[in-house]
Amino acid sequence: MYWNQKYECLPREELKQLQLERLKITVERAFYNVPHYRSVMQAAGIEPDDIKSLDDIRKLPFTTKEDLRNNYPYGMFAVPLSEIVRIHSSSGTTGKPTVVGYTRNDINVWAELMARALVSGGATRKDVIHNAYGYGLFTGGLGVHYGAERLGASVIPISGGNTKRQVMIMRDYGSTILTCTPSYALYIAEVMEEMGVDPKKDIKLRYGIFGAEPWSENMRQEIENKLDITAIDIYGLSEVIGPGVAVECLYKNGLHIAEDHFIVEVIDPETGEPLPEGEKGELVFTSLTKEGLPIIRYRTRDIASITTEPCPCGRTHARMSRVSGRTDDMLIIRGVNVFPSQIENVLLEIGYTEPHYLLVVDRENNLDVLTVWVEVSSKLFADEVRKLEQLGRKIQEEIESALGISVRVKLVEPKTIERSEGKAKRVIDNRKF
Ligand code: DLL
Repeated sequence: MYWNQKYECLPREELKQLQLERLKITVERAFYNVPHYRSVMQAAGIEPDDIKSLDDIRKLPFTTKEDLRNNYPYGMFAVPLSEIVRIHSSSGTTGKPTVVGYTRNDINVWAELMARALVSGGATRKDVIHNAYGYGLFTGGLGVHYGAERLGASVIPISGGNTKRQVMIMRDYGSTILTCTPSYALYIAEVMEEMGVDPKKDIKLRYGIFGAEPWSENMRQEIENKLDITAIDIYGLSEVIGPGVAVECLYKNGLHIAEDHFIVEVIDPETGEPLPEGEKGELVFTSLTKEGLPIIRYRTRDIASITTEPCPCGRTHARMSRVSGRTDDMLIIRGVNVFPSQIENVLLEIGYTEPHYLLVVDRENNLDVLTVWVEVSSKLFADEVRKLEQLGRKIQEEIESALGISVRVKLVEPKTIERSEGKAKRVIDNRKF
């Protein structure tokens, strides 16, 4: 049930003490070894000795993706390259990728966190872990891989792609746990159906540990039904360490953040001010043990809330809500903030549609126009046109009432929208800014 009970269930007072000790070391490491941190801390009038309590973290300046880009590729590393044993990077949608480096000890910590995460999501040494996260510069593949080996499970390093082969291997090798993005899990389910493979009879999968992109509660249900598994949410980002920063336990009531290795804050993305527990805002992380790339108050742009209410699983670490979107995923349509997850929720509640959608934004006569492409289940497409029209109207009305703006709905045949083997692309914005 736990991988490391001592640390996962540490009483919160002891946890805070540990965090403070580690925070002091991290701030020193950053100040003395990373010119960027030294200069921004000096500009803010802060020295490592000023960190006397956990609240003092607020005196430290934030770090942004921009800071990592400005110090591309290795400028934020706190150790010489000879100490770095692994390099990953995250591409993002614009500009240079951000580059992250790990010392041998960082890789150790990461494997520990991933072993914890896999156990929290139901894995044991007896499991066959079908790891369909991409291997390479992306942290998903190797992150899960090292955790699975640390746990002692049997890992299949299949990576993403060639989905029919994935299904064949899953069936023949007796995979019991699937790890990939939630959108790829749905695609695998679709291909399974096409191949006439029955998840209940032909496949041994029990759990899936999915993350790397936002997904909704409805999407979880869809995946659980289609693959006949329990689906668990895992969160992480390259700049902080990769997957394993937070993960759900089997109570599925929030993702436990590995607080012995990271401090989490939730801030108002506009003002930077801290928000009280339970309120949604931008997640900010500080690493406590990382050597290669210590990260101080990193602004993730991910939106969630946190709680320290006790969890029945016994883990004492704070839980974050599922990520409801990113501050930079947010579309502004005629002045109204729109998150793709709001539309996904409506679609999955209505039913008759496939969980594949695309949001296309155009500008016509200086007005933003949002068109929601929705795949309709093949059963309905074979039916009469009248029913389709009714469904289209219903989807339109429900989305309009959820968002408070008018939208167009385009119903398309199954498999029209491009499938992803990694992170799904849900938005095409044709507006020129
Ligand atoms: O996506 C690490 C990862 C790999 C997490 C495998 C989970 C599983 P990046 O490529 O740097 O790292 O992207 C990080 O992905 O800031 C979030 O916006 C998003 N993200 C990651 N996990 C979740 C999740 C990996 N469970 C960015 N729910 C983050 C929602 C997620 N969004």
